[in-house]
Amino acid sequence: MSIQIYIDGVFRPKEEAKVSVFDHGYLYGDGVFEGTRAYNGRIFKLQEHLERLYESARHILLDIPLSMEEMKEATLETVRRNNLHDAYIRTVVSRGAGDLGLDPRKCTRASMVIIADKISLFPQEFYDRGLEVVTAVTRQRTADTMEPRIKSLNYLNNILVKIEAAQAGVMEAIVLNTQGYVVEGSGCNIFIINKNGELITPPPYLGILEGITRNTVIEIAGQEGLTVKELPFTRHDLYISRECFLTGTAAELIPVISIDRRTVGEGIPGAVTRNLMRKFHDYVQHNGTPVYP
Ligand code: PXG
Repeated sequence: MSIQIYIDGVFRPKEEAKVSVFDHGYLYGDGVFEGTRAYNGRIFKLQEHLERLYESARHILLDIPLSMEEMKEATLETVRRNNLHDAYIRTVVSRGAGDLGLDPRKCTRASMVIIADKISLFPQEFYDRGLEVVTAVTRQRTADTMEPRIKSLNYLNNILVKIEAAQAGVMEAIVLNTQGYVVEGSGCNIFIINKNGELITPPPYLGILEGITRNTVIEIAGQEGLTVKELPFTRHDLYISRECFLTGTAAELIPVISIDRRTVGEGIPGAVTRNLMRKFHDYVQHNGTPVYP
């Protein structure tokens, strides 16, 4: 049976789940989204993902037609309808159908889609062996032009970064801001471990999406007794880091073993990274909002 998509309050099979070509999400990227996961019949950090969705919507003056509580129920129901225990969930709220002008007032009602499907993961060998990455020429958009903390439907900058990675023959590229500070990947956050064994990640004010996986890793690392610092750092710090890894809903934690062809540490996933990966996997199995009674 084909997967059931939540679309504006009803469930439709994938083939019949359609939005208007006049939707400003399509015409202008005018909307917001979230990517969430379910593990073992529980939705991981559902509240945090919904808060981020509503904050993104608030910034762009987009009225989400559901309360957060209703949205939570709609999300759970979408996973249930598809009988999923491990899932990737994509929530999209766009400005809705309007006319061929920018004016959002012509869009009378936001449109809402929730897709829950099986996840396609990175091949296991990337977790075992680690990723090679490059730094991107494309810079992060600045908070005074397009705030990176809004998870908006305009991901063109991120796509350009992903294209750079592909053209360099690697899976991911690391983005710097216009000041030359490292910020994040195309769809993930970044951590390094320095020579003092401290875990360092860029602070949100530099212009990053404050990842929910990132925040979970900070929490777990604290419990593991690691010193965690949110500090600006540059490409130099990347090159001399002892360990490096990326975090995101889709990728979870993934080790980085080379950056711009400079080997990180021993060129294999480091001990701190591997321990955090293990702890993260335990954490997701036992935390989250239950989908089934
Ligand atoms: N930075 C950016 C720019 C992102 O888009 C993250 C960091 C990591 O945040 P979370 O909260 O996921 O730890 C993201 C997340 C996809 C996909 O389909 C993208 C994201 C999340 C899930 C799926 O490529 N972006």
